[in-house]
Amino acid sequence: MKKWFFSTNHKDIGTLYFLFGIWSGLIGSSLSFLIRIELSIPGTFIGNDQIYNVIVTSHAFIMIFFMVMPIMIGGFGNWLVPLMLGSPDMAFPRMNNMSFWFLPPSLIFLIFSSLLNSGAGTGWTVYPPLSSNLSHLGSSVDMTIFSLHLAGISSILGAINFISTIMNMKFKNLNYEMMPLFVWSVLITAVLLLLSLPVLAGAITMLLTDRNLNTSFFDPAGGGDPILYQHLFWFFGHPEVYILILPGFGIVSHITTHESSKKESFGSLSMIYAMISIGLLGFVVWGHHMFTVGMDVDTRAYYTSITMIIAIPTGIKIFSWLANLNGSLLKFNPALSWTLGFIFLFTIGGLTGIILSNSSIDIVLHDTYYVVAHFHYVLSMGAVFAIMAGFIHWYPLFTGLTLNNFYLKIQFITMFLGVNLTFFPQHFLGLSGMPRRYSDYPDSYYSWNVLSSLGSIISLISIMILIFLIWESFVNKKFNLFSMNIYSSIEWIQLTPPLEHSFNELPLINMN
Ligand code: HAS
Ligand code: CU
Repeated sequence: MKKWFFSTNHKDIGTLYFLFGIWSGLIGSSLSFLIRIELSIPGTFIGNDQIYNVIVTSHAFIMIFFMVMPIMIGGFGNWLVPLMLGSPDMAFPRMNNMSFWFLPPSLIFLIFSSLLNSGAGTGWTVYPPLSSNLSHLGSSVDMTIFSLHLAGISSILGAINFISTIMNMKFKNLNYEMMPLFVWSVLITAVLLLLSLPVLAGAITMLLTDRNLNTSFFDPAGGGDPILYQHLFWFFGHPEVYILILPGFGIVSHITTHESSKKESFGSLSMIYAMISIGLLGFVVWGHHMFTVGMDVDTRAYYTSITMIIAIPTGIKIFSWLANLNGSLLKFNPALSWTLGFIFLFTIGGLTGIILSNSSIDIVLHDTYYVVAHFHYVLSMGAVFAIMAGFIHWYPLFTGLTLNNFYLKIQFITMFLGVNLTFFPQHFLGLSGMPRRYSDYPDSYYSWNVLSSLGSIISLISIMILIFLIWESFVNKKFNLFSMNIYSSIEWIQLTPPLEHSFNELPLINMN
């Protein structure tokens, strides 16, 4: 008990984050299956649209704040950053413990918010006036806000910890250009968190006082403006989507390098600049979420062009990963399969993003299933595929055990089919005008919806296979000697390379 509750060890805390993230992932997935059941045929299943909206809202919050972020930054970040820096631990180990333990109460508040009163059916954006006390009486939205405050504090403390660790605790001769790309991705993510979360905290605090203390920041009746909320939310919200994907970029860089014949990272430095550009540009494009609020044409043109520019650094990353693998004798092991799946499907999601960034097209597609398809391609198939790749790649390091390779391949294939069948038809639904966050639809949307729900059942089967495989590895305690050699030492560091060599995947030596 003491080991886990009071732990100051980066690996144990990383493991806690993984367990928490997997657990939340199961809750979030369960909610998503409820959504797909409701939408599998026209007519009503749940029978209450407020409850449907609460499910959609909780699904999004849980997947973003309690699944992807804890696993990517908390799990992979805590485990790998100190190891890759040759540092004994994080800079502030006790604050690290505190960052983690803010999360369980935050999740509990979120879950209670949907159990008490009529729940928060606001969508993850919590826009007023829907989220104001006229439309959402009772304490649910207040509890959701409090949950976000706690999760925000957790992330800000974590971000301070990562930035301090990376800037101060590097191995003596490790300079920034040589720093592994995963560490870079976490550093940039942490800066994004530190700059964007306080803005969300401010916005939801203003919403809280609007609801409870008779202020009117977002209420036109008192001189306020609901659009102000949208600006504040998306000034956080857009950087947030890059927070969700950047550590995944880092993971993919390591695996493509590891799997290539050369074991060299193609264009390390340009990868670093690409990630920095994506991070910086992420702060000036938020208006593409608000094209329908009645912006003037010049502002729309600005947001359209600046958003499209992000395709350049992202393209640099995609083509560098491909160049990394080009010419290599590839072994299609599970980690590489997930990585190639990531590159392919994230690119599709990115391209639909470029389509949405055209303001005139977005006026039509905004709030339709096209947007839902876009963000599930970059999240369910981008972020989640990167998590899966990294989890399988470093599983021997995290546990000392090996997963069953053959069944992992089957699991990859089922998941690949499942998520594509779920989300590809949603492009067609969106293009023909089906709105998001509705619990019912006319018969003409039936066929694509039934396919989409079928896809979600296939994904469910795939998740069950994965859980079985993790259980199986613990029960059978198979030690892979090859992995043991590389990974299972207690302390390992990276050798400082000669400058002309790649900085990403360096020879590892065992300090014991
Ligand atoms: Fe997005 C909405 C635009 C990346 C997540 N996005 C969302 C939402 C989420 C999300 C969660 O402009 C919904 C929020 C909500 O609840 O309302 N997104 C983009 C663009 C990119 C992008 C341009 N999004 C992401 C990532 C996410 C994410 C990453 C999470 C992980 N997104 C939008 C827009 C909306 C939006 C609109 C608002 C829609 C609405 O109406 O609500 C870019 O970062 C993507 C760059 C990647 C690529 C692919 C690789 C690049 C290559 C280079 C060549 C490509 C070129 C482009 C030259 C572009 C291979 C050519 C274009 C062609 C079409 C062929
Ligand atoms: Cu955006």
